[in-house]
Amino acid sequence: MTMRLYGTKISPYYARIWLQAQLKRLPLTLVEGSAEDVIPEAMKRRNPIGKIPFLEDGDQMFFESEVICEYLEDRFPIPPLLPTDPFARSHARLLTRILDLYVLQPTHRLAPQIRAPQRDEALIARGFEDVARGLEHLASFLKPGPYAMGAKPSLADCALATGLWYFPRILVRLRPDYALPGEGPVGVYWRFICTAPVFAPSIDEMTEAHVAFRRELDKKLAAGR
Ligand SMILES: N[C@@H](CCC(=O)N[C@@H](CS)C(=O)NCC(=O)O)C(=O)O
Repeated sequence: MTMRLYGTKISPYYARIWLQAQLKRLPLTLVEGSAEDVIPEAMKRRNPIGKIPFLEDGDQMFFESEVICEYLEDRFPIPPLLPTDPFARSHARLLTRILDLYVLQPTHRLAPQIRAPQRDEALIARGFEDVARGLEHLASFLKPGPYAMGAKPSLADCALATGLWYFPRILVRLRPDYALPGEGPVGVYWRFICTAPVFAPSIDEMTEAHVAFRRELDKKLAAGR
């Protein structure tokens, strides 16, 4: 039965599943587009949350990126992308949770400021502080490497690679000189991931998709003026 993954590579939530699928060589068909594009009226009943990514596996639908990653891990355990030791498994999940709650969520709260008629500078300053704190939390829990959990890639890397690629692209719209801090464990980790097999070409593909998305968006905005 066909497995279809709906969403876009510029979404860190979609891209983490896409990376997992590549690392595990899963037979996944990608249906690419924004939530608007890939959730037609007919599908809204089956996707009441209305967000991408979602996975269709035969008759079943799966929602929420981490739930989808865990489902795929259960369904296709080989090669494993979670350690076998329970403590190490929980550590891998913690890294993803820290990224989602303390880096990506404050980033999403800042996104509406990009096009706000009048920016709330105090809110923006607080958001940047929150993200910086989230990155410090990540730094505290990253293993010595080179991957997030040590010698081998894991689900944590799928989330971190795509999340660390994504969030500076939002923040730089508010502070043009913003860059992921190069020093410290997160910077070292990011530089490694940009050279790692599977991760490096995927990051290039996400960047290309993002450039195309921005070009289209700028065209639409210019036409609406
Ligand atoms: N917690 C969700 C987040 C998914 C999410 O925020 N998706 C965004 C794209 S990055 C979306 O579908 N936005 C469209 C909308 O909310 O209408 C997950 O992990 O899958």
